[in-house]
Amino acid sequence: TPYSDGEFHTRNIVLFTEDVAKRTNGALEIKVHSSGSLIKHPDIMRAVSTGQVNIAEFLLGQFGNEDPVFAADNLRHARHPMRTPILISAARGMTLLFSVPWPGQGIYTKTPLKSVDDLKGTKFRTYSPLTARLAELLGASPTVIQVPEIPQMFATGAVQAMITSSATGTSTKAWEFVSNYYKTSAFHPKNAVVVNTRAFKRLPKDQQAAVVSAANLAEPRGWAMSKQREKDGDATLAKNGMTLHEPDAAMKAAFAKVGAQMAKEWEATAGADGQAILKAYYKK
Ligand code: PCA
Repeated sequence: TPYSDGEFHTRNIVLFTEDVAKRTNGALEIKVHSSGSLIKHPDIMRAVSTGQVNIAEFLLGQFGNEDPVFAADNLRHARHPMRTPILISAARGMTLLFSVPWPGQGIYTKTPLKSVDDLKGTKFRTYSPLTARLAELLGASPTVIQVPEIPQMFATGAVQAMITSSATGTSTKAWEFVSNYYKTSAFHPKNAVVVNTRAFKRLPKDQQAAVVSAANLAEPRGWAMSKQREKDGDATLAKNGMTLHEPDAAMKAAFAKVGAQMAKEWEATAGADGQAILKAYYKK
């Protein structure tokens, strides 16, 4: 997994592995290597797809360059049917077990923003191809940085602002390097937990069933944890002296413009799958 032991996604995954162990009377043990310690995030999908590891977690949007449908979560607010990620996973020899969203995504800055224009020219931390595009459209210069490296990159001045949730702001102690958090709630990207399909099929049938049952519990538990984590994360940022801002009307309008541009660009690359996803979204 790419994220730290204390992060709610990892805690949910540890509960999932404990559940699997219990349901199989200890016959199936899953060992969690957190913070990208076994495989770095950009390599995780290939590792599980080729069977280097049997099971893994990654952020769907991380792989937006490999298939635009993986990037859909970096565009949108609502839940979309997981059908297309399931099909894409299957084509890569993986089976999706469960998927859990991050809290809403906001923007962290050192000084308060008079307007979105203040982001122009800033060195801006992003985490996926589409968040990099977002930064570009705001006039900032994006650098993709994984969560474990965030504090170091701020400390050395490699970046001055970032996009992420109050969850990751909390786990990286954002108050040590920025003072303002804009609650744009731009979208809720999702992590997926997938198994290597061949490894999974080699398991005895009762163990396969145990994994699926545990996954079916882990998904709604993760969604509930995500909601709670947003509240706790916001409160933790404030408690540590950060100022939380609701975006004003001008800022909302500026972001809406960038969002519309991103949706248009994405739709053009994502073809029929993308159009179906966007259509379902706009209908909501
Ligand atoms: N944390 C992860 C992904 C989205 C989030 O809230 C990150 O910042 O990389």
